[in-house]
Amino acid sequence: MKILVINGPNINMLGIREPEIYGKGTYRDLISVVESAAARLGVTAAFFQSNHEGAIVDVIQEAYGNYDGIVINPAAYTHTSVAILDALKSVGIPTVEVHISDVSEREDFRQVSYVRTACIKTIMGEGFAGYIHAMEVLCEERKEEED
Ligand code: CA2
Repeated sequence: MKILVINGPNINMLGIREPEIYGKGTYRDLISVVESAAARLGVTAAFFQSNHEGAIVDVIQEAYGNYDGIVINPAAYTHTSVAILDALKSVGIPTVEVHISDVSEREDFRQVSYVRTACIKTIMGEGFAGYIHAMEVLCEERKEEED
């Protein structure tokens, strides 16, 4: 099973500021946590991070026919991007939305998620472990599809 892990704007800055919200880990740390979990789960994980909405749309489109699942933290674009929602809908790849922080406990503008309706599940407030949880959900989903 091939999973594409997509991270949106400023996720490359993790660990630099606001450790009380996002923890002390860096984007590199996130990749190594997810890579270890992927090996344990027997899946292949590929990573993409961009600060640009169109680049995220492009990588979602390119995933069509190449990946079995997507884990996405669209970061700030969660709350604004119909383009990312439409891209996810257009490829129809099982997708899990992840947020490191518990967005439900934060500002009003973070309560809207445009991408959510294209996702089989949303995970929030679990820190980096949320990405592992998301891969587990995708593995379960695939097992159910096979049965
Ligand atoms: O909790 C999450 O994972 C978020 O998707 C992270 C986004 C935020 O806009 C979403 O509402 C929730 C922010 C990404 C990282 O932003 C940083 C801010 C300060 C220092 C380092 C990174």
